[in-house]
Order: sequence, then C-alpha cells, then structure tokens
Amino acid sequence: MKAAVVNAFGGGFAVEDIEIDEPRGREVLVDIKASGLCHSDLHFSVSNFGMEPPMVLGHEIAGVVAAIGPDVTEFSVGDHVVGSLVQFCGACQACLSGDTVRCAHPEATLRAPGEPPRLSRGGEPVLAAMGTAGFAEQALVHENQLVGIDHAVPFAEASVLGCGTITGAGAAINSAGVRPGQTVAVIGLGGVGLNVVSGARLAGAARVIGIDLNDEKLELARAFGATDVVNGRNVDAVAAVQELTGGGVDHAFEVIGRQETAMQAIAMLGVGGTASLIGIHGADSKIELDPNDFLRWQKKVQGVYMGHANIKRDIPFYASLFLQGRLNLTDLVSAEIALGDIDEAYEQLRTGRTARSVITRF
Ligand code: PAD
Ligand code: ZN
Repeated sequence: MKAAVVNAFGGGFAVEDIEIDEPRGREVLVDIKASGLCHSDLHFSVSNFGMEPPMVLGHEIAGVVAAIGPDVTEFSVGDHVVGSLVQFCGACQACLSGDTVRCAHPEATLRAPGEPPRLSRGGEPVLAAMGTAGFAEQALVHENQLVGIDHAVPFAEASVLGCGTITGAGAAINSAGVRPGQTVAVIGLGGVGLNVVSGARLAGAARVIGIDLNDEKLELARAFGATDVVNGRNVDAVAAVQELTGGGVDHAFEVIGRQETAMQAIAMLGVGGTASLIGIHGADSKIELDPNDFLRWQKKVQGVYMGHANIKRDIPFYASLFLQGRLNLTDLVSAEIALGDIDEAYEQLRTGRTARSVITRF
C-alpha cells in the first residue's frame, strides 16, 4: 500500500510502497478515507518526541472497516470509524474512572515486542506512529482507538473530530470547565484553537475573544462563535483583552506552543482565572512564573492533553452536534489534498493561512 514515510527528522514525507500486516487480536484494518494534518505531526516529523524514523505519522483519521482481528467485538466490516491517538487499556484505575487519557498501560493497544510489526518495508519494520499511522491508504488500529461514526458525517469533517475537535472543544468543556457567562480568550486560531472557540461557545461563554496574527483566521473565528477578535501583530494582545473585559478573562487558552504566547495567556487572566496550555513546545522552551501573581490574583495554570477526552463518549457527542448544526466542522476543512501533497500543505500551515488540510486522495 502507499504511505507517506518520514525517513529522517526534517526530511519531509515521501510517498512509498510499504507492507501492512493482517489484523491480529483486537486490531481493525481501516481503509483510510480522510486524514487531517494536525500541527503535532509537523512537530513529530522534525524533532524526536519519542517516535523515530522510519515512521508513518498521521493521527486524525476517518475511514471504513475493511477487516477485523479475531477478538474484535465492537466493529464489523463496512462500519465508518474515526481514529484517535489516545491509547487506553480499558482496565486500569484511570480507565475505569473514565479518565482514559491518564491510562497506565497505553501500550496494551500495541503489538508486544517480538510480534511482527504492523508496517514494514522490504522486511524491515516501519513505526506505525501513535497506533494510527494515518498518512497511508490503510491502517491497523486497536479497537480502543476507534469510534463508530454515523454515515451521514462526511469523512473529511469526521477526521478532524479525532484530534482537533476533541482537543480544542474538550479543553474548554472538560479541562477548563468553562461555565455560562464566563469570559474566554483563545490565542492561536488554527485547527485546534477554532475548536476551543466552539467549545467555549457550547459551554455558554458570554465572550470569546479570538487572537491570531492572521486576519483571515480572525474572520474564520467569527464563524465558530468568537464575539471579539484581536490581531496580535498590530496591538498588545494582553492589553487588548484586559480592556475588552475590564480586567482580564476567566479562561485563557494557548494553542500554539510558544513561550511568549503561553506567558500572554497567564498575563491576560482576571482574578481567579485559569490558563490552559495546549500548544506543544520545543525542548528548550521555558515559561517564567511570578509566584506572587498566583497568590494575590489567585491565578491557575494547567496543561491540557487531548482535551481530557474520553473518545468513546466525546466523538459521538461532537458528531451529533455537527449533524444538528450546532458544531461547525465544515469551515475547519481548508483544503482536501492528495497523499503526495503533505510537505506543501505543512508549508502553508507554517504560514498560518490554513486551518486544516485533509488528505482525501490516496
Ligand atoms: P495551527 O498551526 O493550525 O494553528 C496555530 C495558529 O497560531 C495559527 O493560526 C497561527 O497563525 C497562530 N499563531 C502563530 N503565532 C502566533 C502568535 N504569536 N500570536 C497569535 N497567534 C499565533 O496548529 P494546530 O491548531 O493544529 O495546533 C496548535 C498547537 O496545539 C500545536 O502546537 C499542536 O501540536 C498542539 C496540539 N496539542 C494537543 C494536546 O493534546 N495538547 C493536541 C493537538 C494539538
Ligand atoms: Zn493532533
């Protein structure tokens, strides 16, 4: 099958013919119909985050079940599914409490050492990164990482549910627990940040302030429910948010992964406000905290992993909101591209112009 392989950090994505094994145990063979280009895969392709080449990245997938392993109970051939990088065993204390993003044994979803690899090239293993390896014609995915989806949801929109939506909307709804009437600022309006805007609106926020450097993104944010927008290129974002809210927001979300914007998120909080950090930072990034700022002004800061999602609960929930016309997924899909266009699409993402490019031609 064709797959976009990362052969070296920073070397881009090369479309090659590689081999995929038969499904074993609880694995499902998925014909990929749509695969979103999250910014995280760009990070993972240029630096070592614990995954090493040769590897197939891609973790925002939607497709059709082509075959199932002998122990699969949840899916049948022909089902439409969405996949996620959240790996959980389903049996540890965290999983039993519903906190599947805190699973103690995520490796339970992968093949054991000594078993043949899921992906290979000329007899040598190729890493099926995150257990999804979605930049390919097919993927072998543990059934815990898959969720059945209504056939009415188009594949491109469905794919974004697997990361951008559960992370962004989940950050507002699950991690931050935004309440009706609260004020929210979102710094970075890409595929994930726009979903934070959606989540804040769904949670009933009175004001949702979108901040980006790109005017097109600010316009787009309004289509997701932003009530105010600020271009951080032209004005001091912290001062603008303080002025708009008369002192600062209840919740600020950083959705880029930069020291400067993470510190802005903390600085723009009002008394008792919470900063939620979502963007992935480079290894040398550090943020400075003033302890007195936290004492006197009772600020809080938290990291957000995958929107504290429970994918089996949250993905069907967001899909149903989309089908009811209450969640905008359509405007997230900036372009439908071919498997060979990944490098070019990531170059556009770096410039901040696109929300999500989604591979729909393999
Ligand atoms: P994206 O590239 O689509 O969006 C980033 C946005 O930030 C773009 O619209 C840029 O224009 C904007 N931007 C850049 N610099 C600034 C600045 N200084 N001020 C204001 N805006 C700016 O990325 P994405 O939405 O796919 O992902 C965002 C981050 O979230 C990225 O670091 C990704 O790796 C991370 C992520 N984290 C999790 C998690 O679980 N924590 C999950 C998924 C993605
Ligand atoms: Zn992602």
